[in-house]
Amino acid sequence: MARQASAVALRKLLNKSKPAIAMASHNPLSANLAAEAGFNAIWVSGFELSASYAVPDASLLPMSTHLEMTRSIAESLADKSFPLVVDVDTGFGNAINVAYIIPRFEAAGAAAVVIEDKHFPKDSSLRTNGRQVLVTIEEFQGKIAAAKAKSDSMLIIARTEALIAGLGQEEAQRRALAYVEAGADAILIHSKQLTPEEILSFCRSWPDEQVPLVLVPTSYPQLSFTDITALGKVGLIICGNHAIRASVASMRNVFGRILKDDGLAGVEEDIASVSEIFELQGDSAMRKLEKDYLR
Ligand code: SPV
Ligand code: MG
Repeated sequence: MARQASAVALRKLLNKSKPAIAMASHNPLSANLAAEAGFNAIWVSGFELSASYAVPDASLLPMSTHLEMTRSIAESLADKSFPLVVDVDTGFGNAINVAYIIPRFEAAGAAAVVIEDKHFPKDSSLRTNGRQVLVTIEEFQGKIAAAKAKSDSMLIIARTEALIAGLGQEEAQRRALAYVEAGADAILIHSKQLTPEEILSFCRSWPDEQVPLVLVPTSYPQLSFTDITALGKVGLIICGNHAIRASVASMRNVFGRILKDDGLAGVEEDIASVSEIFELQGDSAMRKLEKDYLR
């Protein structure tokens, strides 16, 4: 029931007049901090998960690692209807692999999965001169149909990498419309151009009556959430990798200062207190258990 509730909540949030904003996460702690900050959903990011294992985002981690992280994040959130939008990359193979994973990710707590039209194994979309090879439209339609057939409630978001692969606007729109025809609930259109013109052009030519678009404005951060909302086509904005990038910047800074300062005192003001960490670990719940049951 809780899982269905999160899919219902996400459907309501995909509002083209007021897009939902999802923050990336790579573990339960970062997901809880994103929920606490006021984001509407969690992006269970393959890029962040790979980075947290210090490996490239190139289909190296097994499906079970993605699944277990999804389950851990879902279990850790107090609000069981808080939506998780889960990045399942290419679906870990063909339409048969997709049919296998969908019920598992739904059971783990996903409100939506995003499946991309690249070949397995994939390469990161953001990588300079990355290997961006797409499957045929027909093959990807089969993967979307297989996903839809395996879940009544979870949203299936189809992601086209046509712009990332340099195939142009016409091919991107052709693919996106074909994926809607196959049953996609929304279309994630990705661009790695450093200015927003490419994505704006796609959004402007996307038919008004069509399913909502999903954007990941990592490469063109100058496009504000207000600018995106004004397009009237986007239902979800994903902050793709800001949890891991914030963590790396902060750890590098603090680690470097500790050695340079010859001790811990200098960073004390700039890091979370131990009591804050206790709180994030659910210490108050454990205190209640201690009081009620420990004899
Ligand atoms: C991710 O966060 O894993 C994504 C977004 O898929 S991107 O890295 O920009 O491809
Ligand atoms: Mg990804």
